[in-house]
Amino acid sequence: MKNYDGNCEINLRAFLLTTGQYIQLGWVYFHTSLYYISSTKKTWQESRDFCQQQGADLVIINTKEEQDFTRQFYRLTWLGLRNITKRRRWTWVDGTTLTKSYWGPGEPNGFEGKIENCVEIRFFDLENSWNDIPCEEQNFWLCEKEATL
Ligand SMILES: [Ca+2]
Ligand SMILES: [Ca+2]
Repeated sequence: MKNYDGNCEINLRAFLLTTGQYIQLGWVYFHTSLYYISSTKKTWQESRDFCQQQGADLVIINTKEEQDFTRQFYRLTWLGLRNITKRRRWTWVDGTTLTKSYWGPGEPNGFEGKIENCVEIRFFDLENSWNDIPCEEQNFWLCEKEATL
């Protein structure tokens, strides 16, 4: 028989088990998500494929704390943000459109007429750290998996 406390305990155990497995694989826990910072470089799509194979996706920035967290690795890192229309409508990998943004100085700019449809963290020292860049470039990446009880 399960009572309320029993269910809580089962949920907690499942949470710790899942979280523990990811941490053993090198993921880190921050606030309510698990993150994986890559040590190799891939295109935006290849990076996303990697994250999805791990039951996660490229990182979505929901808060200022999360934005600060993503800058601390000092690597050029893909975000889960790209343009999927001709009108440059920036869209997160969960389908939501961009509201609060952290574009770097002069970004997004489609530098030298290039089609820059994906977003990376480039200006680590600035809170406004984002840059648009061609999706075919090779970057490090950051996966995020929500991990709440
Ligand atoms: Ca997030
Ligand atoms: Ca740019």
